Order: sequence, then C-alpha cells, then structure tokens
Amino acid sequence: MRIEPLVATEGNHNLSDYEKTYANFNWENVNEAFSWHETGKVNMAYEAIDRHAESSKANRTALYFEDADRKESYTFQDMKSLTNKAANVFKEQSSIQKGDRLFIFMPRSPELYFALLGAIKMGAVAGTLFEAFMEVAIYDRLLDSEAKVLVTTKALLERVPVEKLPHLEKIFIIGEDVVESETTIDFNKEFANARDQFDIEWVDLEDGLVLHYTSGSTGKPKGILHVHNAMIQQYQTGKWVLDLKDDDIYWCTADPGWVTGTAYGIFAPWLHGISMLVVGGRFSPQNWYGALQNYKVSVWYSAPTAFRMLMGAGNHVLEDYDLSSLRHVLSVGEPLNPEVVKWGNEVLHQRIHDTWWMTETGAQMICNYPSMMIKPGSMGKPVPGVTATIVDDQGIEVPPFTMGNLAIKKGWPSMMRQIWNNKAKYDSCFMNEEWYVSGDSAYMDDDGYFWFQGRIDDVIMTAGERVGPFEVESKILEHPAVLEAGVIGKPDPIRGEIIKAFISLKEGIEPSEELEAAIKLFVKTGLAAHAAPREIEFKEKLPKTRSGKIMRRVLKAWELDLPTGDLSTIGDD
Ligand code: 6R9
Repeated sequence: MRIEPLVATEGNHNLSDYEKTYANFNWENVNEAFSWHETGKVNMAYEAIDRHAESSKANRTALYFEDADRKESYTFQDMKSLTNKAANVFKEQSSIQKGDRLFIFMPRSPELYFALLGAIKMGAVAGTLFEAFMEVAIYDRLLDSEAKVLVTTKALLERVPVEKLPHLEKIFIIGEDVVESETTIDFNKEFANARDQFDIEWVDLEDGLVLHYTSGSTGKPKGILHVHNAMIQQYQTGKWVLDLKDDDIYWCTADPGWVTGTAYGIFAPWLHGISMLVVGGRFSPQNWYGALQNYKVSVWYSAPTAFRMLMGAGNHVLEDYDLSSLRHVLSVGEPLNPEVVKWGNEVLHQRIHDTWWMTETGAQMICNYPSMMIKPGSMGKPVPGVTATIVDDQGIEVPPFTMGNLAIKKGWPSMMRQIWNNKAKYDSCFMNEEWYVSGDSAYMDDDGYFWFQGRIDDVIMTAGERVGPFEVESKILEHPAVLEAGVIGKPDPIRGEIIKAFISLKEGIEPSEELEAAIKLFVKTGLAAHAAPREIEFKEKLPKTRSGKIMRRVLKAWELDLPTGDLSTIGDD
C-alpha cells in the first residue's frame, strides 16, 4: 500500500524538496531564528513566551485550556506575566538556584505551564512526573535527581514520601485550603501577591532545561537531561514536521510528564508563537472530537493508541462533529499500524504522519513530512541534519532491508546531554564513539524509509507509555505472596502491548482469582496504574539464566506459542 503525497502546502515551511534540503542543510542555519543569535544570551522561556509578548503577537492566544471544570485562555502577554510571577514565587520562597531541580507533579492545568516555564526562567532544571505515579515511582525520581522543590496538589502530596527525601526543601501546593508549614507553601496565595516583573536568568545553550525519567529494561528509571540547545531542533521540526504556520491552532495530546508533552506540547509550538490547546481530564471520543471541532484545531499531534481508541468507538461518533479545520495530523510513541493510516484517510480525511524519536533524542528524528509520500507502516525518513542508519551489533552499517539496530550519528542539537548520576549508562548508549544506539530494531528500504521492527531490549510500550519490566517486577516482588515474577509486553490490538506478569508463589500459597486481583491492585496503587499487569499467569517455576535472571525471552515465547529457542543457559532444569 502506497499513499501519494499531499499537495505541498504553500510557503517555505514544509520540506517540499526534501532531498535538496537534506543535502545542503546545516543546523547553524537555524540559529538566526532566535534572539540569542544577536544577544548571546539564552533562555528557552524567553524564546517561547517573552519574545512573542514583546512583539505583534502579544495579544494572540498562547494557551487555550479546557477540562471538566475550567475553560480559560491566555495570551502571550498574559503568559509572560504569569510565568514571571511563578518564577518570583520560587525565587523568593526557596533557595533554588540555577541548575537545581524543580519537579512538577500534577494534572494538566494552566498552573502547570506557569510553574514549568517560571522554573525555566529562573534557570532551574524542570522535571515532570505523571499524575498517575504512585509512591515508589515518585520516590525513585525525586531521590535520584535530588530535587529541591516540588510543585504538586494536596491530593497528590499524599503519595510523596517527604520524610525520606532529604534534598526536598520546599513543596508548593496548588489548590485551595492549603495548610502551610515550614516546608509547605500555598502556591496560589504567593502567586496572587507575586510581582509580574522578573529578571530572567540568562544561561548557556548547554545548561540544563528539563529532566525526564524514562524506563530501560534493567535498573531504575534513568533521568534524561536536556539542555536549552534542544530548542534548535524543536523549533526546526516544528516548522518541517509539525508544519506550523502562523494562524494554526495546534493540539498535542501528550502530558508534560512525557517528553512529547514538553518538546511538542510546550516548546516547539511556542517557539513559533502558535496558539496551543491543552485538554485536561480523561479521554473520551466525544471530548476529543469536540475539542478538535470547537477550537478549530488545524494541527493535531497524538498517538496510535488514541487513534485506535477513536477507531474502536465507531465512525458514527464522528458524524456529529465538524473537523474541517484539521489540515495536518501526526503520531508518535508506538508503531502506527497501516490500518490506522487507512482509517485516517477514509474517516478523518487526513494522512496520519508518523514520527519516530525518543526521550533520549529530545526531538523528532525520523518522520513523514507533509510533502512526502507516506508508506503506511514506515516511520519515514530522517530530518535534515540527522543521520540515521542501521548497524549490526559491532556498529557496522548494514545494507537496505537488513534488520539491525536503529542508530543515529552523534551530535544532533537536542541529543540528551546526561543520564543523571550515571555516566557509565550514558556512555553505554553510544557505539564506537559515533553512533547513538536507540534500542529499537528496524530496517531501511531502498528509498531510505525506516521500518520499525521492535524493541531490542524488553521495554514494554503500552498505550504509548514506556514501561520498564524491571520496575514492575520489583513492585510485584514486594507482595508478600510472591516468590518470583517476570513481566513482558503481550501484543494487544488497542494498546500496542499490555503488561503480562508470570508469577511463582511462595511455598504453601495457592493461586486464586482474589490473589490475582490483589497483586494487580498492589502494583496499581504502589507504582502506577499504567504499570499494573492486565494479565497474570501463575507458574510453578520461572525460566532463569544461570546467573538467576528471569528469561523474559522465554516468557514471551510461551505467550506467543513460539519455540523457546536455546534454553541451555537455564539454571535449574
Ligand atoms: C517520543 C517517545 C521511545 C520509544 C522508541 C520506540 C517507540 C516512538 C515510534 C516508536 C514505532 C514510532 N516509538 N515512536 N515506535 N514507531 N513512530 O515516544 O519517547 O517514551 O522515550 O519512547 O517509543 O520503541 O524507542 P519514549
């Protein structure tokens, strides 16, 4: 199945001449888009907000926010004042300094955006946490990052083990009826009284901007540090890949707890001074179609799981809505199945453009551009300025149609600069000093399109979220009935994968439905709802290597009814 290119939209924003641009492009060309090109001083929040507030865009709506309780909008001028106020609150009420970590743990609300950009204005590194995280997940991240300040709500604070976090100095609570203490501050009260003028902390392009924790196959989640320099690629991909134009209304459905929700849910659109929509609350097809219609969204960035849920709701739901403002739709996070691309064509009357990238890459890397022919099932081609290839396990490039490690040549602008507190892990992501190895397997065809094949490690992608099996296994093991646990991703038509746990029980404990439900709940309340296994299978014994590692490969083969392959390393058979 081949889908013909869209007629290239006018203007010079899109990549209508991809090959030529690719051959001639240099990231230096982008620098002129920013004020620091002249002043030498940089701050992402200035480029994304204040710069527009000081231009003819001052009264343009920067943010439309809607959830079940609130419907608000803020201009770039408003955003400048409100982020200044947030910056003043943090500066006056804590000892936080440039480079210190400030974490935000709350559902989407306008205050989340004020706080995050306020933190950046004062030079802090902003960390984000999904609202769904439970105690262990929060503890691991705040401890590892040595976060000094946390911004949260009263309800969510109950999940923060404050007494076990020695570096945490101040907690700002957003909401009503806040009981203040030496460490706990009523954000809204301080915010109301704060000055709306602030002297931005000017930083270097290589200074820290955001810290996103993400899961690997082993060990605790890794803190991926991005720096202000990421703006170069976030801006440029906003232009080429999101195809943003001045009068667009843009909606990225991702939560800022995920890298997509900061890079493309804050920075890219606002670096372009575009009006952006944020919808809080839970997903429902009616809410989402309603938002697309009511805000006249023209550019929409979402994920395969969401598209599949919309598909699943039935095409008749769409009949009540007018989506005629839509002109460009994009997807990220998991493989975009050809059926979904087909649904987009037939039902949304839009080609869904897949984009591939990772927390570690900081911005889009391999994409389908508006001007390009889409091959359904392919992630597209590298962004100009990015060199992608497939290498074997020795780091040697392989010919087209050969499966191998998807690798990116080191040195793109938004590349992660550190894995927090873990230089060895950071270094291990690069092969032969030259290639960043993504952990995905893929092949390239003879037109230079990349085709995703799977994760090389055991990382699970469920509903677009990256879940490390190790984290889930560790939590399950804390349950008093459990002896051992192995967790895999099981293919699922809606969610991509679901989490399945194989569990052996302690001596004398019998499997039961009640126990199964109890273990699921234990993970849900102890780690995160999205990390809880949807399926559990009890086994007498789990397959292990001689060194005692549970062989997830074998669990997966059991699940998929595949041959289990070489079991010679199994210890106790
Ligand atoms: C931005 C983001 C990264 C992993 C990545 C890959 C999977 C992302 C994809 C895709 C197939 C795509 N992934 N985009 N797989 N097609 N278009 O998703 O970051 O949460 O770090 O996940 O997601 O496996 O390695 P992150």
